[in-house]
Amino acid sequence: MMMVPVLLASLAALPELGFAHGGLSNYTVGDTWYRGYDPDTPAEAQLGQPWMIQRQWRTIDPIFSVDDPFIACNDPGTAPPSYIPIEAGGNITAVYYWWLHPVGPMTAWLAACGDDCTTVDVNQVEWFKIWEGGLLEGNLAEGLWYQKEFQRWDGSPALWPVTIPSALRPGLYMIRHEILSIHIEKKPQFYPECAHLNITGSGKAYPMKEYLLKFPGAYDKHDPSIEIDIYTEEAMETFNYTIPGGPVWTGA
Ligand SMILES: [Cu+2]
Repeated sequence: MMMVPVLLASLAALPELGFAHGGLSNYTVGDTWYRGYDPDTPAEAQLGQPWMIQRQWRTIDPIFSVDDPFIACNDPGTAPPSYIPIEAGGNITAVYYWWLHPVGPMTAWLAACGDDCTTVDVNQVEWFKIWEGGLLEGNLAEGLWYQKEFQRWDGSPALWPVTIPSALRPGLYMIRHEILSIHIEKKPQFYPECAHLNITGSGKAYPMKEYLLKFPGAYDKHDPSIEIDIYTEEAMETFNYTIPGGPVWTGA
């Protein structure tokens, strides 16, 4: 009951965002902040800047189709010149301001780049899932999702921490965070953003083929977890949700 006035007050204070959408603004590793792309700042002040570590996302609007090439790293996904250094086993936290949608899964993925992440084709690299968060409790429509739990309505950013598997072999990787919002029936909204990582460590592990997927390709648009209406009677009686994209690779 207390949520309603808080929610309305927060939205009223943010007219520039309208009522929709968003994206991943910054990353932190330990005490270090890495500034991401900002769609509200002129592109020429950001693209190619030596500090830039995130691929460009032009707007806060979602990707609507699993077959859209921009489902990999958003639109247009222009590569940055720099990398976030992180040790395998370490945490990277994705920072969102004012995440508004409450329903649907969140996933984090890695893809190896080889010698250079700036020249890879984001639609051809092989992604593997390293983290997922979905329905935590309750039913599909009224239950608590991680997407809701990670929201903050007190002005502080929403923080999404993910651990890089400690056994992973070092190298240059892309990290891909995706929020899938399913609050509109049978109209899924995908919010992917990608950044470049320089992962260090002494691990030797790398996922087997069954974990490796491409975007597009990882998802089927008729997947009942994607083409979904959470407002049916059946959904009110459903207390589990299968997160799309296959199993999480832990490196173990
Ligand atoms: Cu939205």
